[in-house]
Amino acid sequence: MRVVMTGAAGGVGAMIRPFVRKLASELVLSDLQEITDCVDNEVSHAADLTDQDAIERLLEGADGLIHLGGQSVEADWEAVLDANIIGLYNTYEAARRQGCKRIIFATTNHVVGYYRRQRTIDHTVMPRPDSRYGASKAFGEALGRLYADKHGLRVLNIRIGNVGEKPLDVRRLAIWISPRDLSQLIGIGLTHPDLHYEVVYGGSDNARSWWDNSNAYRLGYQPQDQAEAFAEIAHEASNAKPDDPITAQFQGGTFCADEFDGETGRIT
Ligand code: 15L
Repeated sequence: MRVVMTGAAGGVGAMIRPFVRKLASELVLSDLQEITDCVDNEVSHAADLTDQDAIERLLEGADGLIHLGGQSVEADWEAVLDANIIGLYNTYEAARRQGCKRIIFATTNHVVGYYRRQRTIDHTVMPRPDSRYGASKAFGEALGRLYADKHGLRVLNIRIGNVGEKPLDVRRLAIWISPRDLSQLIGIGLTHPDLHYEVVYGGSDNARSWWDNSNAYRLGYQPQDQAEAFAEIAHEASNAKPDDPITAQFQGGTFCADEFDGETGRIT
């Protein structure tokens, strides 16, 4: 299986490479610049998502795509537009033309960031983006649905919480995912025989989760890691830097407070 990973030079790419290269016969690592530390079956192929021809060449002969590329936090509209709207359209269109049948789309918890922390949400809730970035990922999820239904691509959207070796604070105790658990979800996207179009949450086995991730479990996900093991250090971090009153109400955290106008009471 020839698998392409965009955004491979980023932090998440670096953390999951050791797991993901075992899922492929060749793992093509792509980012704006060449990756210089390829090992085993990894190869580098630099490409800019806004360059349609470059993405087309990148996906030649690919069986699967792990799309981590693009804007991964809030930014001004031009940056979000180029990377997550135009870049993503280029990517889906290149996948269709090149016959790359499986797409694993790294979407985000910020698609549903304005749900309150008291709510448990599943994969069927309406989008509630907390940022231009979150709204662009909601567009990405919808574009995937179009390419799945109209063109038969198999699409797994992973609404990632926060990837890392450990949860960074109390909010992340609810949404943390370890690199190996994220890689397991990616493996499901690359191999599940009945995959058409799915949305799952990218979280580990977290006791404080805000998500009903039964759709991931239905597809065979068995997370290995638990945020609760790091509860003490997460609490220490949050005690040192408490959430402001708006951040504290919503699942998306600081993304919800940034640029916020008015009263939070309208968000029920
Ligand atoms: C994300 O989508 C970001 O990519 C990541 O950097 C974190 O900010 C994460 O969300 C989060 O919500 O903690």
